[in-house]
Parts: sequence; C-alpha cells; structure tokens
Amino acid sequence: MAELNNNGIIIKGIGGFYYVKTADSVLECKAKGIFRKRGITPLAGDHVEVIGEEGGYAISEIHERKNFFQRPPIANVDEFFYVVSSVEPRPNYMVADRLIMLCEQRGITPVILITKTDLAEAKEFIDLYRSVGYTVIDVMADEKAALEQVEAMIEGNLCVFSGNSGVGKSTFLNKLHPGLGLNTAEISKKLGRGKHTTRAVELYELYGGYVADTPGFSALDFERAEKVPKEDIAKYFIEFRPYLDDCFFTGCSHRTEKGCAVLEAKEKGLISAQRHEDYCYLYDEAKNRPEY
Ligand SMILES: Nc1nc2c(ncn2[C@@H]2O[C@H](COP(=O)(O)OP(=O)(O)O)[C@@H](O)[C@H]2O)c(=O)[nH]1
Ligand SMILES: [Mg+2]
Ligand SMILES: [Zn+2]
Repeated sequence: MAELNNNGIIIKGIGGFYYVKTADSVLECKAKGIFRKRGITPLAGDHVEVIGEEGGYAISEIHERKNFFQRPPIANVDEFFYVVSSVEPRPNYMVADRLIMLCEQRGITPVILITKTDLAEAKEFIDLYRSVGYTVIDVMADEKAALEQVEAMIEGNLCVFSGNSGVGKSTFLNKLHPGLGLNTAEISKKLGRGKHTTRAVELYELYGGYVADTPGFSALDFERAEKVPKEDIAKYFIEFRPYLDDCFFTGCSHRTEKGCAVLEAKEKGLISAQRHEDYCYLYDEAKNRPEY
C-alpha cells in the first residue's frame, strides 16, 4: 500500500493524540519520538507533515513556527483576543498587563474583548486600555457591531480567544457562529459537569480562518511558563516607548531612578500609575527569577 504523505494543521491535541486537518480529512496522529528527544511538543496551530496509514498516522515534521505561546498552548497566532468580563470574574489589571506583554513580545497586538457589561460596567478598564492604544470591544454595548467587527478580523487568520475561566469565551464564540455549539458554564451545569468546560485548545474553521477556544488559565501558569528578560519588559508596555531613550541613565529600570523619562511621564499623567505599578511588579519578578 502506498504510504500517505500529507500536510495539515493541528486543530487539537489531547492525551498524546493530535488531530491534523489536511486538505480532505482530519487524521488522528501520534508524534514521532524524535520530537520528545528534541524537547518539542506539537501545538494546536502547528503546520505539520503526516506519514503512515489508517490507524497508524504520525507527525513526522513540524514546520517552523512564526510564534507560539505555552499558555494557552498554541502556535502561529495572527490575532489574539483577550477576553475580560466586567464581573465574575472582575478585571485584573496585573493579569491583563502580563498577557499584553507576552503578546507584544511576540509582535502581536492583542484586541481586548469586554463581556458582561449588561451586568456591570467596566469603564475604568476600557478607558485605560483605549488610552494606551489598544482596540477594546465592549461586546454588550453593541453586540451586532462587535460580532461584525470580530468576524471581519478572522478571514485568513488564526485567532485565539484567551482569558480567565468564566469570562465568556465559549459564549462569545457561540454567538459568532451558533453552529459551533461549544459548551458553556450554564450548559455544563445542566449536564452536571462542573465549571471547567473547555479542556483543550481546539481550532474551528470559521469565516475563512480559524478560531481557537482555550481553557481558562491562572496567573500562576504564566509565572511558571513564560519568561521575559527584565530589560525587555518596558518596550512591551507600548505607551512607555516614546520615553525610553530619554532617561538620564543608560540601563534605567524605570522604577525609581533620578532623571527617568518614564517616571516623569507618569507624574504628568501621560502614563497610568496602574500600568507603571504592574510594570514594576513584572520587572521585579523577572529580576528575582533564578537564572539557569
Ligand atoms: N450576562 C452575561 N453573561 C455572560 C456573558 N458572557 C458569558 N456569560 C455567562 O458567563 C458564564 C461563563 O461563560 P463561558 O462562555 O462558559 O466562559 P468561558 O469559561 O470563558 O468559556 C456562562 O454562564 C455565560 O452564560 C455576557 O456578556 N453577559
Ligand atoms: Mg469555555
Ligand atoms: Zn527610565
């Protein structure tokens, strides 16, 4: 029998199996042992080569990634939608600033989706990130417009929806495309399955692109998984950038130094105190991280 040699994209990985969408089917694959030896884990979003035949498919090659995240585990992201709810859970600036930093480190400008403003407002949070320069979409302020805006961003792109458990990622994706029928907290309560309904990253083909629903995360996940050198953090706070060359000391950490242009901008109200505080937290965390 002729060996199949096919290429495709990993749409889901679970329990050591990877589901690869090729031109005409979805193949259940294992990964060749060579990846484990090299310390590479295949990720949803990876473009791969598959060899083998029915019942014995294996990923034989992973194409070079343009970017990847460990949390959520996904590769080749084009658009990152960071989903934040106004309540249950409330917005957490520190978590937001960490996630935004990780996107900027990969050259991705995140889009912030706000949910549940029908239950409580999130004006402060929305205003802050709009003033920094990010696109913030308040879903409940105009649901139809929000859905159209997001839909227009999907074509030709791999779009990830990420955010805390319970913020409404699956609910939003269901509104975007009711045919997805993703489980949400409400539905899973009925089924008695508890709260954590999305267990693995999964890609869905939609509007000419892919959308990825992801499981919720905890802040701790990031501290463990994702590391940014302390010297790099300031440039991933995009509103700091215009000031970074104007500090008196080269190698200024922008926390307490005399003649720091970032601190001056903060005093003048050009940089938010909250963002600066979160920057300092992330800087100190990176500084105190054991090197190895
Ligand atoms: N009132 C209101 N409830 C929402 C909204 N978005 C999501 N929910 C509810 O929030 C809960 C968690 O939603 P889910 O989509 O499962 O969150 P996920 O964990 O981020 O996928 C469910 O009970 C949803 O019905 C919203 O904009 N307004
Ligand atoms: Mg979900
Ligand atoms: Zn400085």
